[in-house]
Amino acid sequence: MSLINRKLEHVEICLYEDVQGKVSTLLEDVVLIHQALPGLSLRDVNTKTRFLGKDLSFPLMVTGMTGGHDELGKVNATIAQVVEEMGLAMGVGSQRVAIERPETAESFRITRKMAPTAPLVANLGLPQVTKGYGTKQFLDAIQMIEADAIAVHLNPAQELFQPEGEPEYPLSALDKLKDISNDLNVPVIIKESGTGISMETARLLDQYGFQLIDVSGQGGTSWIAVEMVRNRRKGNWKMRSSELFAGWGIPTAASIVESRYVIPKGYLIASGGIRTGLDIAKALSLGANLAGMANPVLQHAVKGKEQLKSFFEEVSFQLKAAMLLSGSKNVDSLRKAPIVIWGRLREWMESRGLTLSIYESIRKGA
Ligand code: FMN
Repeated sequence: MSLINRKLEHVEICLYEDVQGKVSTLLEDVVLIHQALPGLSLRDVNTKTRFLGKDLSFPLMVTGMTGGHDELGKVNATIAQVVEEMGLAMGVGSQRVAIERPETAESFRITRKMAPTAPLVANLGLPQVTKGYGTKQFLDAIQMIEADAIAVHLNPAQELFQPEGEPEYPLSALDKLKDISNDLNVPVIIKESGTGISMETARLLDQYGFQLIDVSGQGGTSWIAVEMVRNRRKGNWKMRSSELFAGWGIPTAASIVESRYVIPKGYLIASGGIRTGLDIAKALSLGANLAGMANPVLQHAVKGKEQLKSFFEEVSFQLKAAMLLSGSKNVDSLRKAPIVIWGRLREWMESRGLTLSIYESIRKGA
């Protein structure tokens, strides 16, 4: 199956099939403490932050999804326009298709045309590095959208359960990526795609000098579930195995804690199941610098620009509400706000040997 058709099928499945993981982000186990005397009015709450040297009106990026086809170019254009107007950041989907089929590059380029000043993030996969991509392909992807950073996705689970997939993840790829990154004039973000980053992986990335990480944990779009639908449609033998593993992964909240614990000063993006402004507030108070959202943005973007804008306005209000009620006047104070970690997230931390009191000082110093 061509890369273009596969991307179209992925988008169609994400739009019309139930591919939200049956497991949670565990953000419900993070409680921002209510302050009955917050000492603030709603208009005093400042949600601004900076990302990749640019201002954001609130700490959210749309993480990479589409491109590679005219229709997907339209979706990219809608998202880019809204992101520019609202002061947010955006990543594009894997640009492998445009490197291999340059005639599809316009569906990515459109994002920079529509968002001349927003932080834009290019996207390629680590398996492409294993299979021979080098500095040239990375520079082409960055240049294509005049990107402010490039995300390199890790998706071993998706590759494994894809009917046509072959996960290739030797550590030599990280060595090579390190060399490539030295030739680039923008930073590299290492991102998962819905199954999370563990502390072992975060430590490894840190050792290689990669400290900008999008944890993309479990609890939102499950790419194993997406491939399960494809296997079912094709009657592929991997169908039952993908069903079995549909709940595999590290919940987003656990992934934030694990990554922050081993990279106290890294820049962490929390994505995977971020659905509301309250989720953003919890993710930041738990240790993330920025939140990321994919599937809900797609759902609204296909209905048009105004629909997507109202969605983001609601998310922004929810974030402000959480900040007001927790007495957090800006993003820095939100990241240090008092929280309780209980339930399964607390058990997760205990069983991974992560001490709550140590974590408390790490997250406040991050
Ligand atoms: N992640 C990538 O790094 N590259 C991609 O090309 C890519 N394509 C995606 C296409 C769709 C339709 C969706 C919904 C997600 C895609 N992702 C891709 C993964 C997202 O960036 C994100 O990590 C994941 O979906 C979890 O976020 P969510 O729960 O908010 O959807």
